[in-house]
Amino acid sequence: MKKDFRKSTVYQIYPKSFRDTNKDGLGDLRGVIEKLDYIKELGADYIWLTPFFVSPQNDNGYDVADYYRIDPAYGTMEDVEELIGESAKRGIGLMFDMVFNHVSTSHEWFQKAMEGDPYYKDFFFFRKGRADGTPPTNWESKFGGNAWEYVEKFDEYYLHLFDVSQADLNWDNENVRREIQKIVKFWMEKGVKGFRFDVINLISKRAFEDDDCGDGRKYYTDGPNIHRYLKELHDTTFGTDAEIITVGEMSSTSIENCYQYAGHDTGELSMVFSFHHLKVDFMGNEKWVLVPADFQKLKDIIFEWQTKMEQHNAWNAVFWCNHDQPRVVSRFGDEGRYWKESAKMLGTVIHCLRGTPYVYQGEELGMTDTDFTEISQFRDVESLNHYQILQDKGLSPSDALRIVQVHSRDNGRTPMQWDASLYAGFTDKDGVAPWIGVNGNHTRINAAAQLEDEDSVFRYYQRLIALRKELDVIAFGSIEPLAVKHPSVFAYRRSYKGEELLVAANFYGKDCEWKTAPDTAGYRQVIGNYKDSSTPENGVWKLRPYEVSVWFKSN
Ligand code: TEU
Ligand code: CA
Repeated sequence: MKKDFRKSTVYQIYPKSFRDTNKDGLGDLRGVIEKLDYIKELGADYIWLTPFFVSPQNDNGYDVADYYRIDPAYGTMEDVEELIGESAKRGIGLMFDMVFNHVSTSHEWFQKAMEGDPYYKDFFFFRKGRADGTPPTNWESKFGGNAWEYVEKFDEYYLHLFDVSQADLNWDNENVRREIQKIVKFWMEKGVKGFRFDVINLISKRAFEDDDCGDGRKYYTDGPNIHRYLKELHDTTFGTDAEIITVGEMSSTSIENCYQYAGHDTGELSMVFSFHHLKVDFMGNEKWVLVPADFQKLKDIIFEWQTKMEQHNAWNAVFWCNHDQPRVVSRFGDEGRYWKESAKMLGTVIHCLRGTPYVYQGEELGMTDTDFTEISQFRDVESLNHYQILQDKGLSPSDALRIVQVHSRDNGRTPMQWDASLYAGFTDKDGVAPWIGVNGNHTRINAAAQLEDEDSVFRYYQRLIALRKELDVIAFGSIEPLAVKHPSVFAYRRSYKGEELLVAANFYGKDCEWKTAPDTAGYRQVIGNYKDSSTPENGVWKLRPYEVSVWFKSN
């Protein structure tokens, strides 16, 4: 029997920003061990840890130089083993983050390729440029600039869809696939209970041709052999252990492909992350612009994925936040007057959906975007590259900075706010300053204060996580979108074996009325973010600013 994880919640940790135990300003694995009881108290069943393997850290560990060893900045193999053991004692499974679309150019494979070894050159995509001296194709790197880097000694270019120090692996080479299987098995033997596969739908390249109307993604997204490679990885590694759960990070994917990736019996992955709902404040695929979030689009996308994935018996990961995203309370809620209400509302909307909820460190505290005022405070390679690219396009430094402030991945990467002390308890007061600045609001928003407060965002998330375990309808129910065209209400119904759950949320800071609300006679409220929640009267449901209310009925 395959593991039924539908009542589980995953807590994501970005170790570099979580807790620093040796005062060097960098979070570490011992910091995760130290905080296991906190995660246990929250109620999470799994921890997804982003990469801590040997890496030059150009992309904070997503540039792996050795998949079998631990980066000394994070700790040792003994620390990892202790972490796995201590988590298991608390009933928490660890999910490791496997970056297999690319490796760091410091990885031995790439180093040998650069020495001219043909066996290893074929691990990558080395191609001749064109006669006119331009790169093989016009594809753009996700971090800005052309996706090919010239290597003079071969008079060839290698492909890097991300940073120039992240060389794409050639999955069409069977030897590459075998090496990857070895890595997965190595970590399975250590007792890892799950895997997150980084941009895994980019591993099968279609053709190396110019993209006339885009950045090249149609040539490598959901490529021709993708399902075959995933099935092979499943069959040879994690698929042999029914306990293991997997999530694939799917970049610009299509829902049709996700039916396969995350189908109940398709033999690929347990679930997928898709990002369409987090592009509603982009202009098309263009992230580096300022446009207001489109609420109608947000609902349409979430409801489409919810209903169609259900129809195809496939499973979603449901989430607002991760280490690549701005903080949701700043993005779709209100950092100011309705900070607490909106943080709780957003959490509720996600946690009652059909799928596995992911909580990103600090989300359970309602942590906000950075308060950085200068570009020198930003650390992320993507932000720094685009700050330059925006100015190259003619924007003023201050306009470019404004865009970076809104969209930077660093919004999700400032140190975890444990307490009100100088470095927020991320590192001790007498330690080296954190590698990235602490948000000034840590004196107000922090774990220590919220653990003491029964009305806190933390206590509310704890309740949401517990509710999924208590009510089968949340874990197993089908979904029906409601109030689909309402300009400020996000609502849906879940149903399962005579149980019904009704979720209604006001996404805005003004009172609103939902005039066609369903009858709630016979229901009881199971969670909400205001005291004395009202029920619909004569079909009209009044919702206060950012109010959310969840009602349950069983036969
Ligand atoms: O991210 C994949 C990815 O394409 C995005 O989330 C990306 O950060 C964003 O679209 C840029 O605008 C994964 C990891 O989560 C991310 O941290 C890594 O930098 C990236 O892959 C490369 O490994
Ligand atoms: Ca440290």
